[in-house]
Amino acid sequence: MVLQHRQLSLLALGLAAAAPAAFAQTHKPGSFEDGGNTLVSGMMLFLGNAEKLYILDKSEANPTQIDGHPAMGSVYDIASRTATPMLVQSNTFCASGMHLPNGSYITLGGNGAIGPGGNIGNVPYPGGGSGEYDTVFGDYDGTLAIRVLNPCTDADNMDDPSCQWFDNSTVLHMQKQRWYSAAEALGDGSVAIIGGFVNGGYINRNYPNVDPASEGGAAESTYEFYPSKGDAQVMQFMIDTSGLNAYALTYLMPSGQMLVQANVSTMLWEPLTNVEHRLPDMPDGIVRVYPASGANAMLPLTPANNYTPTVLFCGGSDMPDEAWGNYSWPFINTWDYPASSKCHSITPEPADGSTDIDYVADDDIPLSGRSMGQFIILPDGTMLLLNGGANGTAGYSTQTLQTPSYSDMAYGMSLCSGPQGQPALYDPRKPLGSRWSTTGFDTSSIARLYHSSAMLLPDGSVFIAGSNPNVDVNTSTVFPTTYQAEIFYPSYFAATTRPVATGIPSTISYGGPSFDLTISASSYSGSANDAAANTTVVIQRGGFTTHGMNMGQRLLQLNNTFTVNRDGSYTLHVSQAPPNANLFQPGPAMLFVVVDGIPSNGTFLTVGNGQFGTQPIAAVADLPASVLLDGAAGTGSNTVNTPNSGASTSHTVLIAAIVAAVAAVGIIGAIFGIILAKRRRAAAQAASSSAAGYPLVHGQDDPSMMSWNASNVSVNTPPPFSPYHDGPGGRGAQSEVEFDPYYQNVPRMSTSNAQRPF
Ligand SMILES: [Cu+2]
Repeated sequence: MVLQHRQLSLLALGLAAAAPAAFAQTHKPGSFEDGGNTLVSGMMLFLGNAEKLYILDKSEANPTQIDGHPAMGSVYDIASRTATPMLVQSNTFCASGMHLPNGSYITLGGNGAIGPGGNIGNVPYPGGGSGEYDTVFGDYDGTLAIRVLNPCTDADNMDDPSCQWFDNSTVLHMQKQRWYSAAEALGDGSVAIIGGFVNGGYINRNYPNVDPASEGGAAESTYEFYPSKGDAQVMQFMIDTSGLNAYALTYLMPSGQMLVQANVSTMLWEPLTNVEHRLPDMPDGIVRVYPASGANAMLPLTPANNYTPTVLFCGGSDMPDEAWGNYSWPFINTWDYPASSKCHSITPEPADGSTDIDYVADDDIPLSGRSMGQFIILPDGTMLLLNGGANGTAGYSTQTLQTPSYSDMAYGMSLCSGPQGQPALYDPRKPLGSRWSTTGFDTSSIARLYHSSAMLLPDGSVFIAGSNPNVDVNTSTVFPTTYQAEIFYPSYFAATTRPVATGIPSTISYGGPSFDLTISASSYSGSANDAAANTTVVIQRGGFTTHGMNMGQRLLQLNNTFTVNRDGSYTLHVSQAPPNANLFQPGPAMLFVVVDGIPSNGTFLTVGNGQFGTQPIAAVADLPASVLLDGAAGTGSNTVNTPNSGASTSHTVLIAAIVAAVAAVGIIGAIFGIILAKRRRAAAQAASSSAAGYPLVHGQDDPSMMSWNASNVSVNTPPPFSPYHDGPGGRGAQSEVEFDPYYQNVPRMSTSNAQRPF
């Protein structure tokens, strides 16, 4: 059966038309379908290419095994809706992640090695404060990790080391241990890595908060870059937002400054000079960062808004400051505290140059407040809000200050209640007061709370996975560890015809000559003039999703004009991306053509030159004037659709798009691929002896990459200590490090003298 599928997939790649044949072509708009079993709980994931999603969990007792221990990662085949376990060496528990210019992805940091029950790995560091390795779960300390994956397809050998995770901190690692760091790409493709916990906890502070800069060594207030731009530097904003500053919300702006939001504070930050410009606080005391976890996303960048970024924040929590508690747990029963239903937007760099910048209230989320809601930008420029709960926060705990006994916890370890299974759609083009809709959307019965995720798929559907507000695997509690994925079908799946474009390039540049796309007459129905005038071309990146965020998610509409042809087809004259790499950082993206709100399938391509560094910029070529032709018409079968009609309809298989996608992936693999060696470790104590593994080859020779340069790394000399042991003394030696409450058996020291705030 597996072999048959593989053959089918390879055939599908060659012939394209067979690709989706394994599944029904009909999808009810507004519905959820069973997405299969992800094998590991989908805490983090990203779309590698048109075929594969890469999924990461934390180290826990997943029943799926790899190399004799529970799997922490898997790769999910979209066409067959099946996952295959992947080896991940170090604990990915609450890592961040980002794309690279060449189409690879990195994940950053994580937690120390842990074993069953969330206990410190049974091979601790000499200091004993954290785990270096665990022989049962087979995970190494991931707090310094930079893990790299070069996405592959079935046309590659998925088992080849170059298609697997590269995860070896003797060769490549961050300068600082980071759990819950923020990650955002700069215009040169490098990744800013900001803040985080050193090890673990509910929020990033002791209480009272007398040492906001370091919390006795438990908080990491610095930032650094990958590839490195020098030593890690302190970010004052991290100190000023102490406690509620993990997974800071970060958006690169057109000037190269970065919008950074944490606690209730906001700033524009200059990444290269570390200059901070403070902006107004979030209104109404609403916290949007973890663990309040408000949904947040940048609105689509379009010619109509002059490519001016506006960032939208929805939901989260306005719990009083004391209620957030400390590293151990919240000081109130969060599941009884309603999440915020409010939305606010901010435009940090207005097109008119105004410096009068402040948050603007937007329409409230319908139905209820939401913590851990997540925005998925759809190709039609709307934004789908899904996942999360009506009360409480992210995180999990065996107790709160108000409920000292686990047996009295109302929802097991979950600090959230009231799962919100019905998505809501936000349309930024509609006037205030009418931007939200839930019309025609079914309600999922699967709770998607802490550690859930969602991602746009190439056909315009949305993959949903995860939920695990538990210390380890727990399938019998009220909000269990969840492996079942779903796929949600937005309203445009009511269309009986999906557009098909030919001529899609494999790369998009910043400025330069325009290119032409042709839309076939069978792509639409009715007047060609009308269809052409209502067609947009967008490039879109779904990003790296975890904890209700999609790090790096962006949609940018390319400028275009058109010429209508006599046969009912029409030619789109399309500009490249605007000549500013800060608007849409270099890297992988999908291109969609959207006709009358109905998207084509997405085609993978590379934005920029595929390399780290200043991107080539060219003047924007003028587009020819649009040419109408009366009488030309489409031959598609689209009818006027209502999203809640309930009719099951089919959509056209998009041969050209799939072929183009395969071609683009091939180019990425051939030219830009970082060919990464994977070194398997046999067992815990034997790890260092396996260092003589595959030769290291890397895709670029940037001398600023201090921590990863094959020329100065000998892979044949075993280090004097375990591969995840970064220096004499070990990571556990920091005597002042706050305990990690996510380790079940560690005494809760800080609450013994914590003051009850109420
Ligand atoms: Cu987490």
